[in-house]
Amino acid sequence: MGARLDDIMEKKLKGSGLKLPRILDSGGSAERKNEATNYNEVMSTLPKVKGWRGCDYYLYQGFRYDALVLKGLVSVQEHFHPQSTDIFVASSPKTGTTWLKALTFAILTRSRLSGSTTSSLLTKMPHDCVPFLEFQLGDQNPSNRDLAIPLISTHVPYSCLPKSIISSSCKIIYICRDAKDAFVSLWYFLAKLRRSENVEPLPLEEAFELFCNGIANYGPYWDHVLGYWRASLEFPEKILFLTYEEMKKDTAAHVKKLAEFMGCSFTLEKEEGGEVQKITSMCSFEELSSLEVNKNAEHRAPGISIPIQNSVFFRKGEIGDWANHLTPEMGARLDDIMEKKLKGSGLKLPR
Ligand code: PAP
Repeated sequence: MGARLDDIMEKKLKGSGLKLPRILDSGGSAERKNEATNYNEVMSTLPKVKGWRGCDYYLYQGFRYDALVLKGLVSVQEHFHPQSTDIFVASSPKTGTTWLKALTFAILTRSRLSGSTTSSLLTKMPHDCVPFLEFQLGDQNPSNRDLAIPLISTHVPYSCLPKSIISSSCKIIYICRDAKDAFVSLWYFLAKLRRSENVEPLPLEEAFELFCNGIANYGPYWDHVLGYWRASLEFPEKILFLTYEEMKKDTAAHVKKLAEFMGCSFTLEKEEGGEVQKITSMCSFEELSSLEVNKNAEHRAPGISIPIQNSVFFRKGEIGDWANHLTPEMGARLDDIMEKKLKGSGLKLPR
């Protein structure tokens, strides 16, 4: 339909000397444009606003992205094809990705560990154990995948995932979190990154204003959550919807649930032998954050010129820390926005 209207406009304006810029699918419900592969063309036509880190955020298929993410996204939308056994760990930033990557990785690789082998999680940070779709797998022939471990992580919203994933039978595990805690976690993370680049971070109040207006990388947050929520209702066997808060409350039960969903349940014998508990403990905030690799090593995020301290991915790991940073009014405002946006969806996020 879009192409047809573009065609009509082109014919009507022919010879007038006027050529209107084409806006490539910036609306949420608009038809997907996987053929919109020329990244520079995409960039030059999309509406943009100033984002959190002083960079521009582009509106593409209903969501905001910085240039780096957009480039990766356009590329995976065109090139990426999953293996049928791939499992995607999906999330909006700062909602529990690192933890979920660690848990899924530990669960899937547990059978490989003999008495003398230790988990890679003890020497590599979780982000280095599970590749990132939009940052690392955009090439036609990505070399940075261990095909024996079918885990891939992504922050891409459900409606923007490559069609090859949506139409596949691949499983997706989604995690989300109270919006206030997600915001505070994100602000601290970006403030740290900015300081490491010797740039003053955006004041918290200004960042909050942007977040409440849906302006954040991969935002609006509520649409991100809703996309996966609705998909999980439609395809419950394919999409597992989790919350950080519930997972905190009973991690061991979630470890079992994750294993079952990924098709590698624990036998009663292994469960009684303490395997669930071992994984729960190994991936806990306390254990992971005290490992040398996560305390003192650096992480080279694809596309980012400066190395990132692994420790920035482990801040507090608590529920409700927002109250130490936002006023009650700010908290109530974001709760109100979330409540309105989620209304009628059947989803009520734990606080
Ligand atoms: P990412 O999107 O950059 O990968 P992500 O891992 O989703 O970040 O979120 C980081 C949050 O998870 C941090 O929350 P905080 O800022 O409120 O503290 C981080 O502390 C928390 N986190 C990291 N690892 C764990 C863990 N093992 N258990 C619980 N929370 C964790």
